[in-house]
This record gives sequence, structure tokens and C-alpha cells, in this order.
Amino acid sequence: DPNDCTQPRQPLIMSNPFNFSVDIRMPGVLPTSSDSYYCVAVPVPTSREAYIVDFVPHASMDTAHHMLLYGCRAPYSTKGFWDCGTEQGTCQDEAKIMYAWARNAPPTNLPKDVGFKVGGDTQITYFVLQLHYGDVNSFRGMLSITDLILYLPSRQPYVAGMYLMMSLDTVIPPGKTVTNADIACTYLSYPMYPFAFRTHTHRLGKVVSGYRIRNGQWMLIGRQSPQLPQAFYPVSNAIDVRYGDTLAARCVFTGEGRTGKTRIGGTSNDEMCNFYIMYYMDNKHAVPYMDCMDHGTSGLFRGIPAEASVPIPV
Ligand code: IYT
Ligand code: CU
Ligand code: CU
Repeated sequence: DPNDCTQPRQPLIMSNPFNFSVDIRMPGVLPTSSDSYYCVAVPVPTSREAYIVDFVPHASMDTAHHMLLYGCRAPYSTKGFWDCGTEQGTCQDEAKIMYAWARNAPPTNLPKDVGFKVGGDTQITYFVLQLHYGDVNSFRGMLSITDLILYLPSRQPYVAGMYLMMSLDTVIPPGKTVTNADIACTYLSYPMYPFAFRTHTHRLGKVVSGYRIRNGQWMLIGRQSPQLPQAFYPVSNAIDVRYGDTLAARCVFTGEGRTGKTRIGGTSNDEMCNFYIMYYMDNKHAVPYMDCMDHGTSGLFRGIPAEASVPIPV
């Protein structure tokens, strides 16, 4: 009886044998020290091509500080969960970030008809969920199980992708109030449509901004304080990025409070400068991961809008 509301209904997603849902669970571990990172790996449930179209986080606000989902072929472990240190120890091969959840930040959803391609001929046969447990002293009562449910139906018209901009060589002198890390590359691929962005630095980052430059005009993709939750936020302008455009990002750092030079590295005493662009692209010529580590042509950053140096109140 279709009108019998007392019977539990199968979710629609399970009605087709090529649709999957994956439940990634982090057991209720109680970290003993602050700033612990734990990882758990789950195989992609099919060798065929599948698409992540939705992320449903069930993280508990008073347990988890943030969580990141990566895809790869060789997680550090495939059994149980493991301590995956400060941003290391997720995968033995290249990890690809696909999702970020952060405490006190609204979740970003994928647009309709857009999915992250996994399985098939992609290099993604495992999901790795990384949990950061912030300050252990703030944990109250029982720890709940933290998990993430993924929905994986078949082929989508658009693929989601990630364009990662990162600085490799920034050095922040101690005490100096402003140091910029500038990253820029010419875009030489098929049209892409940014819909979300994420910034990442450690403690010294003040503001991170990303732009598309076309015909000398700077168009903001996103600007955020990396001291706010490091989730994916919706882009500031719905734009396309085409062959020949330039993508540029700047991180503004302060060296105040440090007694020595701060460099790029994995610990909380080091820094990072990352601007991630989440985009979609026609599935016909899908390029799911791209990165940029260059400085751009000399003098390029003279044209950067003044807002890129204005700190965001936190
Ligand atoms: C040196 C650096 O900036 N590392 C960043 C960016 C990065 C991300 C991924 C580098 C590689 C990756 O495979 I995914 I090589 C970094 O580690 N960023 C952290 C996370 O690990 C993603 C972050 O929170 O953005
Ligand atoms: Cu965190
Ligand atoms: Cu980092």
C-alpha cells in the first residue's frame, strides 16, 4: 500500500543497482591529546565509474573540529582507523581532496547534475576520511560516531573538480607585519565553472583571495579569512574560466609573535598558503584535478585589487 506511512520506505537512491550509498564511519575514539588527526579508509563500492553527488555529514559539533574527504588508490591503512598526524599519513599515493566539513560552517552542496567521478578509470579506489579533533578538553560526555554518507549514482552530465593553488617557497620573517604569498598560472584547459572555494593557512594567515584575470581585469572568485572555519564557501561571482585566462591567489601573513623565520611545512609551527577552487566541467572533457604552484609573470600582482590586503574580522 503506497499510502501506508508506517512502513519504512527504501530511499530512492537504492532502487537502481548502479546507485550506491557509502557510509564512512569513524568509530567513537577518544583522542588523548589535542590536535589529533584520525583517518579511516573505505573502498569505492564498485569498479565501474560512479559519481559522488551528495555528502551528508553527521559529525558531532563538540567532538570534531573539521573533517576532510580524500580519494586515492593507496591509503596508509585499509583496516580500522589510524593516527594520521598533522596533514600527513592519509595516502601513500597522491591524495585528492573532495570535501571539507568544518565546525560552525554551513555545508556546501554540489550543484545539480554535478558529481565527483570515482572508480572506473579514475585513480580513486578508496575514500579516506580524515578527522581533526581540536581541543580534547572541550569534549563533553559520550563521543558519538562521526560519519559521512556519500551517494554514488551513475554518469552525470558534469564532473566536479578541484584546482589547487599552493605556495612552496614562502618565507615569513619574524616580526614583519605583512608578507604576501603570491601564486598565479595561465589556465590552459577546457572551460570550467567555479562554484566553491576554500582557503587554508596555519596560524599566521590573515586573508586569502583568489581571482580570474582576463584582459587585465581582476574578477574575485573568493576571499576569506583562513582563521574562520576552513570549509568550502560559495564563490563570490559565478564566472567561467577559459583557455588563456590567468588564475591568481594571494595569502597575507603576519610574522608577529615569531622569533624565527616561518616556512612552508606540515607542522603547526610552519605555514601553508592554499586556495582551492571547486568547479564543474562538461563530462565530455573532464579534467578533475589541476594545480598551480607558480608565481605568475613579473609585475602581475601590481594589479591586484586592494581588498586582497584587507584583513577579515574573525
Ligand atoms: C604544502 C601544502 O601547501 N600542502 C597543502 C596542499 C596540498 C593538498 C593536497 C598538497 C598536496 C595534496 O595532495 I589534497 I601534495 C595541504 O596539505 N593542505 C591541507 C590538507 O592536507 C588538504 C589543507 O587542509 O588544505
Ligand atoms: Cu580542525
Ligand atoms: Cu596546512
